[in-house]
Amino acid sequence: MNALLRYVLNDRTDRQYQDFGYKVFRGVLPKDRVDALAEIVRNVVVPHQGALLRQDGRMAPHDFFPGTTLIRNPLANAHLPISQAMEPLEAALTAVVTASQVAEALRKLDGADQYSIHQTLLFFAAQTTGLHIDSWGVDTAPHGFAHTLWIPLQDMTPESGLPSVIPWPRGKVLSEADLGLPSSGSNADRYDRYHRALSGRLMAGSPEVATAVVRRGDMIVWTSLTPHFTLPARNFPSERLSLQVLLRPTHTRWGNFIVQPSDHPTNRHIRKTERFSYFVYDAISRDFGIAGSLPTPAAL
Ligand SMILES: O=C(O)CCC(=O)C(=O)O
Ligand SMILES: [Fe+2]
Repeated sequence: MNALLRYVLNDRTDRQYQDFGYKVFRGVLPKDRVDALAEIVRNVVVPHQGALLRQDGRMAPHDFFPGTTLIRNPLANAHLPISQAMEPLEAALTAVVTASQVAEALRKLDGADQYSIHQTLLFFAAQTTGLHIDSWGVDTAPHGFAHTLWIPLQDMTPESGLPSVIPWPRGKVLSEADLGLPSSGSNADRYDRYHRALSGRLMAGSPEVATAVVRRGDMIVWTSLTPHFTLPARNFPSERLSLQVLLRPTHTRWGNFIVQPSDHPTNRHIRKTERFSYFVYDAISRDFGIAGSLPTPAAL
């Protein structure tokens, strides 16, 4: 029997995470690694000239907020070997996200032994992200067992423009049909339509929202179905060095919000540590010449 199943059967999963869909971990990350990453960001990444992979999937140079050295366009997947110039970043980021303490914290939530990291985003400045769920990026099948980690690389204040969540029972799905929506159109159209409706539905209920003033070493985790958005920063634009990681227990079926395959899709993994692999999407593998191999499925 695998560890995930054992945890579920023994009901040792974290109660708060199950009931509210988020958990704040304090002082779990090795602070020296967080600081080393922040230093690389400031000294290597910010001065870099040239195109890097961005959140929108394109290669682009830094897009500065006018009159500042604050970068508007976050970096995507800098944990992967996609740029020689960014090797120090890849190493520093890997040291943070594959730290054994991260796996230990996650194990408290779902009992899994191994995780596959699907995406990282490196934010330089405060975001203005509207209400959404990360399930559209990656999710498990069935829904709700992928995690998002939000990791501050500097000490935050209530004015930093923190992400906040609407507490949400883990695994609760509000489908397009549940919101009275069709499932037609492009993915982008469906994404927009869904989130407009979700936002309308949730805000009509005057929800309580939760956030946490997090500092270096802390980490917020929410589920792939937990609605969240960015609270406004007092000063805008302002620096807000932080990291977001989308991952799932390795031995789960996966897809996304609208694609829930009944089998593992072909997948590529780069094994990084005992507890962490990097999943490499076909497009990234093709564009950057990164190969990986299939993990051995865990015996049930
Ligand atoms: O960093 C933030 O404020 C939220 C970002 C976010 O939720 C996302 O990019 O999916
Ligand atoms: Fe998100």
